[in-house]
Amino acid sequence: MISKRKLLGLAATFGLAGLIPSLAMAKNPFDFQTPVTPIAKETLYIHNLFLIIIAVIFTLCLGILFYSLVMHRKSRGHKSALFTKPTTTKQWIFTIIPFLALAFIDYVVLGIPAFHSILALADTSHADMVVKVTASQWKWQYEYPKDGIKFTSTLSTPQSQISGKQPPDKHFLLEVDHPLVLPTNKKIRIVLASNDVIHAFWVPAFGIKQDAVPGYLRNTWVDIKKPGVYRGQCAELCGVGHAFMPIVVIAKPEAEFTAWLAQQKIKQARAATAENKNFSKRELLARGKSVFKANCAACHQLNGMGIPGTFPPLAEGKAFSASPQMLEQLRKRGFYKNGKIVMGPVKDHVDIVLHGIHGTAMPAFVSQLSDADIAALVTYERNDFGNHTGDVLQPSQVKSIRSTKK
Ligand code: HEC
Ligand SMILES: [Cu+2]
Repeated sequence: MISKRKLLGLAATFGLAGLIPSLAMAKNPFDFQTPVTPIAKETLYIHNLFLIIIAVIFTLCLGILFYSLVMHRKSRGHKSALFTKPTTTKQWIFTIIPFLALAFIDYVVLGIPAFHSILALADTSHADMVVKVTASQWKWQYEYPKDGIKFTSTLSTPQSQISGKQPPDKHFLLEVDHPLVLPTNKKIRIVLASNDVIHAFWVPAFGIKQDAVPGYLRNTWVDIKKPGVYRGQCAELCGVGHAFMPIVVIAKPEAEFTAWLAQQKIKQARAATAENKNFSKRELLARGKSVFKANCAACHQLNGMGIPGTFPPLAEGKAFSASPQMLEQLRKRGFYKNGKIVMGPVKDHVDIVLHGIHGTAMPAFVSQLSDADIAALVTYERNDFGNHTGDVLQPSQVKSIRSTKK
């Protein structure tokens, strides 16, 4: 028989062997991102605690199991035990102690911190600030309700990298045109909504991953302790563009954030004045092209030729076939005739962009694009992709169409 001391030594060795991989995980590229919010810190702590405790228990039990298999084998003269339940006091102790120890570990050592972090995660009360995040296929809209600021954030990784013509750069598919900017050391409540399907707002360094569900408002919160650039992604499969809606958050100290906010306000006010002016056709086409790229090209493609059966081309006279329901919707709106796309009247065209096509993937842009954006967009569409309608639309016209009830 092996001595008790030897047995303990063996168990300790196995226990340590289990610890080493979990400790080694602390600094390797597969590890979690450095946590920068209380929630992220807490959940990472719990994760490591769980991992270490579980690894120790696992290796300890496995060690005892292997030890027993080897040392008590038949060839050494051992016989199977015949008892079906503990009988001696010693056996009772060896049964009850592990049971109590496991219950203690589960419900106290692991249970209390886990429960605490789940409650903390859900506690969005006493926020210093509220940001509204609206997801749609396939972009994020960020809104600062108190300051009346709102903008859309879309992927800015160039198409040439996506198609493999150029090598991917460091932040491939993790770069956007307008990042979300937030102050550090403030409790920020994030209210999540979705315009179409379920998306999920996930920023690993913040320790949050919250679904955005159409028809519901969901809450989460962050309190970023360190200025920096943090990247995340939509974490709920939401269609073909799912991989193309990253999240970039820039966390700035409060003073810098306030300055940024003031600047945004000026920018938005200036843009609002600019809305009322008349643009030249050249200006409209240039602006329309960039608005199209950011908002429409994911479905209708950069060249406006769409995807057969799914997304119609925007070119007059192009053939398009799809499900009868889709085609019927298009026909009703005056954009489809005899198997081909036709350019409907300007007013209906603006209407489609403003309100989308109900029951199809064509989204409404009424709350995302300004009058000038839409004027530019529609002018661009009607004079590119092989279209030559010659129509030039001004923001004031879009404004009046926008205000007439549909
Ligand atoms: C999420 C995908 C998606 C996005 C983004 C999208 N569309 Fe569409 N669009 C569609 C679908 C699908 C249809 C066809 C709907 C139907 O069958 O009735 C459509 C139809 C249209 C039509 C009428 C048909 C045609 O071919 O002329 C126009 C015009 C149009 N979209 C313009 C736009 C513009 C402008 C944008 C950007 C502001 C845009 N779409 C963004 C999916 C999209
Ligand atoms: Cu998504």
